[in-house]
Amino acid sequence: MSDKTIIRTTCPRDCYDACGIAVVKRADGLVRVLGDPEHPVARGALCGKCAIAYNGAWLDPKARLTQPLKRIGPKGEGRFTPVSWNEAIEAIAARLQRIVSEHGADTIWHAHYTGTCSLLAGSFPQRFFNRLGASEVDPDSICNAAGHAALQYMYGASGVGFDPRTAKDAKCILVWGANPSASAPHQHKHWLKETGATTIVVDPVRHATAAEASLHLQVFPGSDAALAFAMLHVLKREGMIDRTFLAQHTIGWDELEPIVDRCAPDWAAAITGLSIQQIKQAARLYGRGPSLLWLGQGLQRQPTGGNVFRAIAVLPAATGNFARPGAGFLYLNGGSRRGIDGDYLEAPHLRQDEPRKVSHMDLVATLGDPGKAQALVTWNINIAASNPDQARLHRTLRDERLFHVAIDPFPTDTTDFADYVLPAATFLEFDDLVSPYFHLSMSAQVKALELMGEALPNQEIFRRLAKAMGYTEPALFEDDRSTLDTLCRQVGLEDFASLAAKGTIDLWPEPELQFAGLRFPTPSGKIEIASAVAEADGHPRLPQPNADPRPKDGSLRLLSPASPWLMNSTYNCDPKVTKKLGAETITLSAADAARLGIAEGDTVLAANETGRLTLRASIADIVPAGVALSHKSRWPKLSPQRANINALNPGRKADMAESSAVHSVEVTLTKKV
Ligand SMILES: Nc1nc2c(c(=O)[nH]1)N[C@H]1C(S)=C(S)[C@@H](COP(=O)(O)OP(=O)(O)OC[C@H]3O[C@@H](n4cnc5c(=O)[nH]c(N)nc54)[C@H](O)[C@@H]3O)O[C@H]1N2
Ligand SMILES: Nc1nc2c(c(=O)[nH]1)N[C@H]1C(S)=C(S)[C@@H](COP(=O)(O)OP(=O)(O)OC[C@H]3O[C@@H](n4cnc5c(=O)[nH]c(N)nc54)[C@H](O)[C@@H]3O)O[C@H]1N2
Ligand code: SF4
Ligand SMILES: [Mo]
Repeated sequence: MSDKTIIRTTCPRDCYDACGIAVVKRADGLVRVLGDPEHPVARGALCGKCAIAYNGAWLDPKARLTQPLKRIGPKGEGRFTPVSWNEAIEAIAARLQRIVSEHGADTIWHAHYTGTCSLLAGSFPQRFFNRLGASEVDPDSICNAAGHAALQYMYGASGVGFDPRTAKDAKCILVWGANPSASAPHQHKHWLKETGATTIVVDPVRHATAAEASLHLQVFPGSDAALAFAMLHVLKREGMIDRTFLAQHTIGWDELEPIVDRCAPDWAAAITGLSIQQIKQAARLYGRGPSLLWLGQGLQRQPTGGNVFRAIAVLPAATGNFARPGAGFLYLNGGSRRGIDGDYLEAPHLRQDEPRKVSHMDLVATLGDPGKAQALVTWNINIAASNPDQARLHRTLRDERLFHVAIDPFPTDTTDFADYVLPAATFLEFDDLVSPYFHLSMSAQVKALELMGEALPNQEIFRRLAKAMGYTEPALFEDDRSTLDTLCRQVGLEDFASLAAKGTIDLWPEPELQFAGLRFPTPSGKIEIASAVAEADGHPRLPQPNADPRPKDGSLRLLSPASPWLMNSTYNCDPKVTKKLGAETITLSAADAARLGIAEGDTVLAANETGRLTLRASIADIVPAGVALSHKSRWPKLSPQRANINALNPGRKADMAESSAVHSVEVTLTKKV
């Protein structure tokens, strides 16, 4: 008899890859969490951060939260005493009820995002908040809402992307403002390398995917719309525009064309920092087709991110890159494309009024206003690390008046500010479903280990809270198995057990064509290059060939995208990962370093009107002059400054959906002596 069992499950992180995992349990109790050799994406290997942390902090009771905690010290000091689940749940319910009767349920806010992207732990708690009538911090406003809004105006949908399996038919893959080498490591390692297509990367940073591409356009941040218009100009001049497609399936090209005519490559070269030759080459390679366009999320975190998306998204329309193998664009492939019924999962019918929402950019102001906010519940999120205006947010979270419940598997900066901390189970400890946002598959998250200490899955925590609040609606208490089986049936699978037996299932046997019927869910049924809906919402009718002004007075534009060693702020919980991270650096070009008198390894002060942060200088021409790079989301509490890069982030909004424009932060750098 074998002395080990292998349980196949899925990584539920906010990651394009959704790797299959093999949990190997030996009879002597040793557990190893490995990449599943049979999984088409993982191919036997996890990314570096998961390989370390899933065998480290995830399995280590000392690194985890294992008991409900009640605050005993001043807020933010992280001093707590353990309490029973009953005591915690009863106390929280009593306080929430008092707030409901004295101030109204809409003064209770919840903030949540993608700590886990599995369906139950990610969405089931919404049923509770809907029944409560709580207000919500708009989840996507911290990440990708502007891009969603832009694609919805033009295509009527933003969660319907190309099927990655169709890459074998593509001649060109254009990766625009995404960094697969960090944010989709297996697509970088396998998918992009195996296509045989010419790859183009448009990114201010020469990251590993850019360095390995056939062509890297190192565009200045916020100038991408100008590049897109110049590419359209070249395509038109060289007869590569698909006029039949435009006439049949789009509206507004005739209005856009005179603008395109004005946007010659020499005009765009000056704005973007690219050469005329690079712009022409990119247009020709893309225009030949069939071509895939990967629209990154980093790309739209800009003051004109929505406009940038609209401008770039004209490219596949103008070249007829749809409804044939190897063609299309991808932002992400959402759950509804597979048939998942979000309303079933989140039960908005339990709510009496439309929810009050604010953007993450307005969180600090909202929490600081007693008329608006009396309580905050944070789950699947670490706002104290991820959100803008960090110093002011921390001050606001320290206010004794605000009742704060935080739910997390790990003791984060955010849980340190809470009145009650509830320990969440990790994905290794319960069954769930993962709906990957790149590949069109469906995966099972299968319980491999017992719940650690007293930790519970999010969905169970909110069932208990619902009961303590005296609620009776059956949807609040639906059990995991019944919910998982229903969701499986929605996507055409028999039940959860049949999926769990396979691990991951491709939902379509053959590659799907994006917008196969060439009917687009817009008001006109066509691609709306000119959008009356956008216009009614106060945006220009057409995409504009705009670019942000360059930083003034020697300031640098600071990009703070994904680190290969973190997943947002997750993994800071593991000391072996933080060792890999090393000192927090800011990378600048040799030209800026010389101008500022900064040498490699110098301690520098980055400062602006929002804050100051001391960092170590790294000099490398992976960024153009005028741009600085420092990765996002260290745990502030691991730094003596008790701050991370978001101390410098004023929380400026993009042009659409009140979404984050974090990549527009500007800083001055000075050498510290
Ligand atoms: N400067 C800068 N800031 C940024 C960005 C940037 O580019 N630059 N990017 C932004 C983006 S794109 C995003 S999406 C946000 C992300 O920001 P957050 O949503 O705050 O992401 P994390 O920091 O990973 O926090 C998720 C938390 O959920 C916890 N968690 C994991 N599993 C579970 C679970 O099952 N239950 C519960 N209750 N908790 C769990 C993790 O331990 C972690 O503490 O950050 C944004 N912040
Ligand atoms: N390892 C790891 N993986 C992650 C995450 C993580 O934190 N770490 N986070 C996850 C989350 S929440 C998300 S949203 C995704 C994000 O994954 P991506 O879509 O790859 O987004 P980012 O890493 O924010 O930024 C991608 C690139 O956008 C570029 N960029 C910034 N501004 C501009 C611009 O104006 N023009 C152009 N062309 N490019 C620009 C940045 O230089 C960066 O290289 O990754 C997910 N995966
Ligand atoms: S974080 Fe992404 S790359 Fe790493 S194991 Fe999970 S799915 Fe795979
Ligand atoms: Mo994100």
